[in-house]
Amino acid sequence: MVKSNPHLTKLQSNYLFPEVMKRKRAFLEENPHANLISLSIGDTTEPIPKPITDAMLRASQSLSKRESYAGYGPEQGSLDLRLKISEHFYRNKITADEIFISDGAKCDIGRLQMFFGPDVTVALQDPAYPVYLDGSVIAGQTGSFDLKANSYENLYLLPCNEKNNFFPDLASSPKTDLIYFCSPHNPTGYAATYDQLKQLVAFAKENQSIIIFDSAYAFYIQDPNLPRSIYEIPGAEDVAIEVGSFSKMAGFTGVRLGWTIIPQNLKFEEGQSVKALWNRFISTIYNGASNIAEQGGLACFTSEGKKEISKTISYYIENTRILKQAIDQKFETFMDINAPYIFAKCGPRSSWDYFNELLEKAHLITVPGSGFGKQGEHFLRFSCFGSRSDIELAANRLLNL
Ligand code: PL4
Repeated sequence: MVKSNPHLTKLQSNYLFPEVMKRKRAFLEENPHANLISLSIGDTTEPIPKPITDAMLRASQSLSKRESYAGYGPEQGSLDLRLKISEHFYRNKITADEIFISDGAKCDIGRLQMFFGPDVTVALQDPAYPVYLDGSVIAGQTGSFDLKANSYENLYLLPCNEKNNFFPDLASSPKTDLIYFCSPHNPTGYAATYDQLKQLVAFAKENQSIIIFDSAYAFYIQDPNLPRSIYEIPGAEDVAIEVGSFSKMAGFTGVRLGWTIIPQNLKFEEGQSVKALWNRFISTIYNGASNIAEQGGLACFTSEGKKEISKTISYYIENTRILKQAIDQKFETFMDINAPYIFAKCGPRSSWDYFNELLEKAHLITVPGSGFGKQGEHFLRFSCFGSRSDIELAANRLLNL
């Protein structure tokens, strides 16, 4: 018989999002006529703009002709797309050969965890997108279990809460090999300032750490003074990897397309290039993003594509504003709007209690903050992706709660 992977058995609970869906299904079984509104999983609802789907249609049709058929592409992704990402998101400061096209940010986070192997120490924000912690556990980046602290030796959680304005206290944070940092932050919606990211880069330099910066929600930043990429901070290219995504930017959650930046300057302790080794790694275990998705990605950079994408993002931002007005009447919120999530402090009871209450009384599905980490206890996360009519209905239900 084959032994199970011991790291998988270390996972403390079910993966958060399927657990939320399980509870939704159980509720619907008992209340089949309930008109549930989902403010839970951060999944886009608005159609992909037509110029982008047209480009994917053309790409798909070209595969049916001998003269234009294309098979495997380069593992690093289409050069045209890498050039566009370099120009539009990084003003050519990051070059195309530092950009690796992926099938989404989550998939590359998982690959990064495999790439760094089991012997690294890891720090991450608490609360955080569960993949950072669970993926690190799966990759064996735990060390031994400290019973007293009820935590793993090599995994450190950096509290982000009202007391520190949802930015970790770096002065008391441990030195680790990897630091996950997400801004705008899922689940709190907090977008770090330029000065804060400058501190983070300095902290990583001092400790010779590598930051894995998740910018999946960068396009939702409304305040023009807030950085959208870690590379806006001078010197970040010496210490940071950035993971980006077309999912929330262009509605590609199902299409699957993203990118990862591994700067030329980033080196391992032995002086070896991280980029060269990543290239070797992904060429071996990954076969590139879908060529149809890549053509959709390219269409996002046409003037029509950009205009349409920006309309959809504004639509979700307006959803966030509408929902926040209602949530503010009932619960406590802390953020300006720079992300499609609202993290609300509900009171002294447990997050799952509030989750159940909103499900039962208002037929709203949210995500319990505790699912993102200990610091998320007593909070609920509201996703603001949804049709306007659903968001307005949800806001009304909240007001009448
Ligand atoms: C549910 C900070 C959502 N099944 O689509 P990707 O892979 O390019 O990006 C995923 C991603 C990456 N980084 C951050 C994210 O918040 C997400 C998506 N998170 C959420 O509700 O928190 C969707 C979750 C999906 C999942 O497990 O990722």
